[in-house]
Amino acid sequence: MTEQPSNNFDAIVVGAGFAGLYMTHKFKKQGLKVKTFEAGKDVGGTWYWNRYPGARCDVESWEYSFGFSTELEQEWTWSERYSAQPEILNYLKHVSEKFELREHISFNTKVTSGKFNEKTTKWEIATDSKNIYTAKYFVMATGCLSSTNIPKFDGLDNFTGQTFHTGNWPHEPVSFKDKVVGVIGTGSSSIQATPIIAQEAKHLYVFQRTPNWSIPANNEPLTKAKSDEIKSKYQELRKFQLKLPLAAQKAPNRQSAFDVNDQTRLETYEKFWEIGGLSFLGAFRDIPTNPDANATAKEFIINKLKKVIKNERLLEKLVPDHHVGCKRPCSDTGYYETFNRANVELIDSRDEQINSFTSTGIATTAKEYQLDAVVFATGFDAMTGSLDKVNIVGKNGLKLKDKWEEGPKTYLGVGTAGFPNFFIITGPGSPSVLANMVVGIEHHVNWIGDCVEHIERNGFKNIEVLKDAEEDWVAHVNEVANRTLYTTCNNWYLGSNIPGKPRVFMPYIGGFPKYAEKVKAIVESGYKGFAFS
Ligand code: N01
Repeated sequence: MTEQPSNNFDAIVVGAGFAGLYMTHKFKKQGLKVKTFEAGKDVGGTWYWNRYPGARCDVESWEYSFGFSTELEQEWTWSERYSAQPEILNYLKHVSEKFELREHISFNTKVTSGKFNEKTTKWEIATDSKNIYTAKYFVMATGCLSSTNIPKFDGLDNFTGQTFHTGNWPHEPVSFKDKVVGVIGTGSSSIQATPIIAQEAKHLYVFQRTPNWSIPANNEPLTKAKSDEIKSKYQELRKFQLKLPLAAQKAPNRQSAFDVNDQTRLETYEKFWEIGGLSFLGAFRDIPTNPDANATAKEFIINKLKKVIKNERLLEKLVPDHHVGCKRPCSDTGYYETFNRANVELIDSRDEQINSFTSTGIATTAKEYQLDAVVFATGFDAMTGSLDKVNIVGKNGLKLKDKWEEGPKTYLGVGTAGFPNFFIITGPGSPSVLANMVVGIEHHVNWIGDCVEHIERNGFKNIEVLKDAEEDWVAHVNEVANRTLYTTCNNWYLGSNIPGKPRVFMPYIGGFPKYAEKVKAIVESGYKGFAFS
């Protein structure tokens, strides 16, 4: 490995999705010499990799966009209420060009390790192109849902058909015409892909381990009038957005489900159902915390489902046991309707489980299914997976992976003790996946930018998280999560989709505004919980 003088940077960023692009822009504007590495051959992150049929955002397009540039806001026009993957990818390409970020990015390059050198107080960062780079600041912008999970099914290597993972979809067109296809998984990715694949495939088997709750997105084209209206009050809308727990969606109702009579409850649910998508969870404030309130939401959804699924046995299979919201709910367009098609069959693990792959298909405990193609919609090693892939070593040779053996430990989700000048954008312990990701990203990038400015202005070498502050924060994150129903099922927030992963609730569930307030107070108190040297 070689280190060239030209390989010295002020800051190195890993990833060129929403987070990496904005971080690169921020550092560049601050006059720092910045280098960004991206494993893909273009920008986009999540929206570069997840190009499966039907891939679409479940946060409204204007909300899921950068607010840092009014010029960008005004020149970009979204075509639908919820943008599809190609449009978001084009937006990010546009951002990278508008702000001249590409010249700072090395594509097709994976960062393999980052080691803190205590003598030089710099990070030494190695890539798979066998170069070593050094930087004062090391930022992971690798995303929360980037490390794909293909379960270790017996016999998978022997399968001779095509295989795909929704999170690593080919860039070339994929045709399922005249093919018998199996989709494994029924989370958000499957719920979006299944209706589209069903339209093309000869036959589709959906292998369901656990059903999930899904609310129709009610997607629609964004008319010029609506778009103009949004553009005319973007800043106002964004200010309001920051006051919402999810930093997106419609304002939640602050009433309990039991503050109102049966009729009003029903009407309220109906109103939130009509809004569509994840806003539904805001119908009553105690849906995420009170099992009885949650049961009223379940009952409402089941009644809606009954209107679509007439076959009682099928309906039973599609209704989840877990509380609404415990697994991240899905937002769909025609998912349940798909099961009324003659070419679609639901294979429910409560009847038969996947045993193994054969050379020509999948063998369950009941029978063998002959398949031409299998789509793994089996999710991600969330929040820590992509950090684990890089050998990150802090002070005293401490490996991040070892430090986090029993679960991730951070302060505010942005830094971790023992790793000076190391930042994670929307890391575990921050609202991240439990709020609008773009708002979370902008908040973290601005925070990191300000923090770096503070370091430089004061002539400091390093910032480091204090252990006590980290322990208190981790305890707080867990304590807040334990007040909710989100810890009562198996979900990827808890890492329980990955065999052997410690069961720890990773994101901060206290809501974006509370989190932002706490972060602000910490900075105003002189970065309480951090030490500068
Ligand atoms: O992944 P998931 P995803 N055998 O983990 C099943 C975001 N996202 O890619 O529930 C059989 O939710 C697993 O079963 P179970 C969003 O935050 C957003 O769909 O673990 N099945 C589950 O059904 C989302 O939550 C958007 O029992 C197995 C499925 O695979 C997150 O990404 C769109 C299995 C995985 O579901 C992840 O969604 C897409 C096994 N061994 C994604 N292992 C939008 O913005 C796993 N499964 C709309």
